[in-house]
Amino acid sequence: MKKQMRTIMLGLGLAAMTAVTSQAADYHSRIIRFGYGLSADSNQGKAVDFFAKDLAKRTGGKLHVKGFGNASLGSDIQMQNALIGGAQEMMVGSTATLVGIDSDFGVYDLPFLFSNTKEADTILDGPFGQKLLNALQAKGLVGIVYWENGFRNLTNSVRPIKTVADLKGIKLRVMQNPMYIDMFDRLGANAVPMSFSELFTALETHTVDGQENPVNTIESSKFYEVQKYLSLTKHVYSPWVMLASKAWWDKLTPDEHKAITEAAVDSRKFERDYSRSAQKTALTFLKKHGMQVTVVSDAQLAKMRDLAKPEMEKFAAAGHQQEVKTIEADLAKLRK
Ligand code: TK8
Repeated sequence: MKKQMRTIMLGLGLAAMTAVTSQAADYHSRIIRFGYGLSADSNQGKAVDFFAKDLAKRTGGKLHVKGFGNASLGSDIQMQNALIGGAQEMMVGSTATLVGIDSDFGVYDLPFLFSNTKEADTILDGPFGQKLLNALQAKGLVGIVYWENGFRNLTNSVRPIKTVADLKGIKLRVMQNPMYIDMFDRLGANAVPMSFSELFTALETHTVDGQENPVNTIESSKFYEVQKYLSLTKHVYSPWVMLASKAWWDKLTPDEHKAITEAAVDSRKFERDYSRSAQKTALTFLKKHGMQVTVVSDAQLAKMRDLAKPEMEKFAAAGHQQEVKTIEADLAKLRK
């Protein structure tokens, strides 16, 4: 009897102790400067806001995310460098602008790689995508989750692009990424690499004729004000990636790592759901605001795909043979 009592008391004591430790998770008061390129009311801005609230809830307000939109902390590339240097804590931006830091990320820029969002989600959230994120640590960045930027479409102010030939001579802003430059040069356009933050003005002043981005961004960045023609090409599925400064991350407690990672996973679902539903209304919105929309025929898309095909071999030959093989095998499995 006595022995039984002691066991019960011991049990209760242990339970109380675990209750105490789980309550007093190790969170410090921190301000997290989180930069992004689009506006606060874009899909990107809404998801940063979601992440901030989710993380605050998890940590009793200790981890306080301050979002800085419109590239107010710098372009994607400038922010990546600020993270590496420890001058900024977090950001979200295109994987395409990461290639100067880790060329493996160029794999996502391969034209017509993913045929739908299910393929993209499976590869990005699976071992392939995770391996790429993990490799960033050696470069001073922590890759946390991927969000959806989306399938990219062409806009310009010169003429409707119905065929590849229509692209000839169009001065097209592309992201600062060699594959995009090469791809659009191959398609006959005149590719001009430029940071996103300079883009609206460049379109407005006709420094460039066009650009390419998902319809959500064409809407939220008001490109319809300065672009007449939209062609639905879906030539690349573009991911965004949520990044943290490794120098900063290493100072956080395990509980903080856990809370940030869990909030990031929640934000990924929110952001993708939001982007996918916003995309449905974006097209109607853009038409209503004067854009002329061209649905590019399958035959013309096939032609673009053929012209862009050498990008795959070129990327593989530049030391990415294994990577290309792996993603192709993963995709083949999904398509079976
Ligand atoms: C926002 C960019 C943007 C991208 C681009 O900073 O540069 O065209 O699609 O979303 O990352």
